[in-house]
Amino acid sequence: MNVFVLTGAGVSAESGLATFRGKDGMWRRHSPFDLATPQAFKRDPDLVLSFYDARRRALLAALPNDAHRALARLETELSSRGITLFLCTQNVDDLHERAGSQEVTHMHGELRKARCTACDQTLAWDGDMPRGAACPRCGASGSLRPHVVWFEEMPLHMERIDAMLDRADLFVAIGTSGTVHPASRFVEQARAAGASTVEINLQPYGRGAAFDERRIGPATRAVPAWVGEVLAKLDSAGNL
Ligand code: BV8
Repeated sequence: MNVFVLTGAGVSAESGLATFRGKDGMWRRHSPFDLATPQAFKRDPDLVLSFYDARRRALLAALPNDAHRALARLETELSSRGITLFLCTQNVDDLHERAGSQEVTHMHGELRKARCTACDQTLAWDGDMPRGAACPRCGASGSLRPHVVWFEEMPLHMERIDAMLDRADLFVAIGTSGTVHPASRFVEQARAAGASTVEINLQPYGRGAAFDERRIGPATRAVPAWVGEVLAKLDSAGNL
C-alpha cells in the first residue's frame, strides 16, 4: 500500500512561519511577481535576496510542531508495516526533517540551500546571501541564488511525484490552499488513479469537492488525530 501526503504552508503556520495567502500571508504584503520569479531576481536581486534572508532567519528560529512530529511518527509506523509514505512538500522549510521525517520531497526547493547558476551545484546555506557571494565550489562570484523554485520555473522531482500519485491508495493534502500549479492538481491525479482522498485544513480548499473526506482544524490538532486513527484502523482492520 502507498500513502501520498502533500503539505503546504499551513502545516508550518503554528511554528510561526507565515503562510502565503492567509490574512497575514506573505503574498498579502508583497506581490509574488516582485519576489518569487526569475525576472524579479534579475530586476532587483537585493530585494529578492533580502526576502529570502528574512525567511531563512525566521526558519532558523522556528521549531517543528505536533503536525510535523505526527507525520514523522506515521512514516516510522507505516514503514514497520511495509507501507510507503511519500511525503511531498511545497514548503521550503526543513521542519519535517527536524521533526524526524527521513524521506521528504521538496518540490519547491529548500530555503537552507543555495544553488550556483555557474556550476549548478546546490549547497547548504544558513547565513544571509549577499549579492556578490562567491560559490564555495567553483569560485564564481554573483552566481548564487536561493535553491527555491520560483513561479514559471519547473518544480523539482516531478517524475517521481507523478509515479507516486499514480500508485497512491490514499492521498492526503495538509495545510494547502490548492492555488499553485502543478501541486493543485495532485488530488485529481491521485483520485483518477483510484486513491481515496482526504483534506486536512483550517478552511477548505478553494475549489471543488475532489476530496472524499475533509477534516477542518489547526494542523497541530487535526494531523495527530488523523494519524492516530489511521494507525488504529491498520491495527484493527489491517487497511487504511
Ligand atoms: C510550473 C517559491 C511549469 C518558494 C512557490 C497552470 C494553471 C494555473 C497556473 C499555472 C499553470 N502552469 C503554471 C502556472 C503558473 C504558476 C501558478 O500556479 N500560479 C498560480 C499562483 C496561479 N505555477 C508555476 O509557475 C509553477 N511552475 O508550473 O512549471 C511551467 C514552466 C514554465 C512556464 C510555465 C509553467 C511553479 C510553482 C512554484 C512557485 N513557488 N514558492 C517560496 O518562496 O516559498 S509557490 C508558493 O505557494 C509556496 O511554495 C507555497 O508552498 C505554495 C503553495 O501555497 P500553500 O502552501 O498552499 O500556502 P497558502 O498560503 O496558499 O495556503 C495556506 C493554507 O494553509 C490554507 O489552505 C490555509 O487554510 C491553511 N492553514 C493556515 N493555517 C493553518 C492551515 N492549515 C492547518 N492548520 C493551520 N494552523
